[in-house]
Amino acid sequence: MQLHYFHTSENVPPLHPVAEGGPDAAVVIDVLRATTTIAWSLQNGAEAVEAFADLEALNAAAQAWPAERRLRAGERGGSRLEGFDLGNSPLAVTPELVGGKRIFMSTTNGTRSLAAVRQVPLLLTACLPNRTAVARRLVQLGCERVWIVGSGWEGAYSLEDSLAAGAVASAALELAVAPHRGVTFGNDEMLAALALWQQWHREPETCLRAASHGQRLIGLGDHDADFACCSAVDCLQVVPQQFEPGVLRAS
Ligand code: 3SL
Repeated sequence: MQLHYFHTSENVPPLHPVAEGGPDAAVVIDVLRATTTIAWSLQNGAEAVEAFADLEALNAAAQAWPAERRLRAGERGGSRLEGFDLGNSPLAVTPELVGGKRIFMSTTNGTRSLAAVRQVPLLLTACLPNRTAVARRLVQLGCERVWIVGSGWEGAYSLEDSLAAGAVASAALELAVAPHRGVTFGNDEMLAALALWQQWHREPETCLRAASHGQRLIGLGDHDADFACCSAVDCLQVVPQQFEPGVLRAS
């Protein structure tokens, strides 16, 4: 399995079909906080999370869904969008609130990264809580070319997504021990992310807090519980997987 890492959706190269050397799997990461919230939503019983880069498209799709089975989650700049049921905190998606519901979600960066690789045959999302579960799935399915895509912040690099990309790669390295199942690294970004994980793996929350988006969230108010949740490595087994364009379900 060869792993590439791209820091943001803007860095993702043009997609080619698998037969022409394109990726057979993609893993989208937005540690703070979209993919952590997606994982917890599905863990807590949401029917699906449908991701939108665009708010107009989100509102139209939500409108067409039964009112009692939908929630709209919208975040821009770290804050909940006015009139939306949810912002983007993994703590808010409790079983009582999200059980059986479809969450129509749009966030500043994470949902843009999902849109960039939605054509890849297998699309998963990862965060620190499910990084080993995601790596195990990639290994079990025998994926050959995996693109890991961070979300960054408005086109710029983000430390915490790179940390988690390294965390997924590290887990894949440990799991892919069977003959002919080795892991190789396709670009320098992937190697650098692995080095970052090796540096911070004993204190991921410190890394998240030091990161510029961590600092942005701290500036917006008390996010201590969000930091603890987003840095809780390997506490989830759920693997969010795209089953139709933009629609992620637990797997
Ligand atoms: O950028 C995003 O998609 C969000 O995850 C940002 S925030 O953590 O909700 O502020």
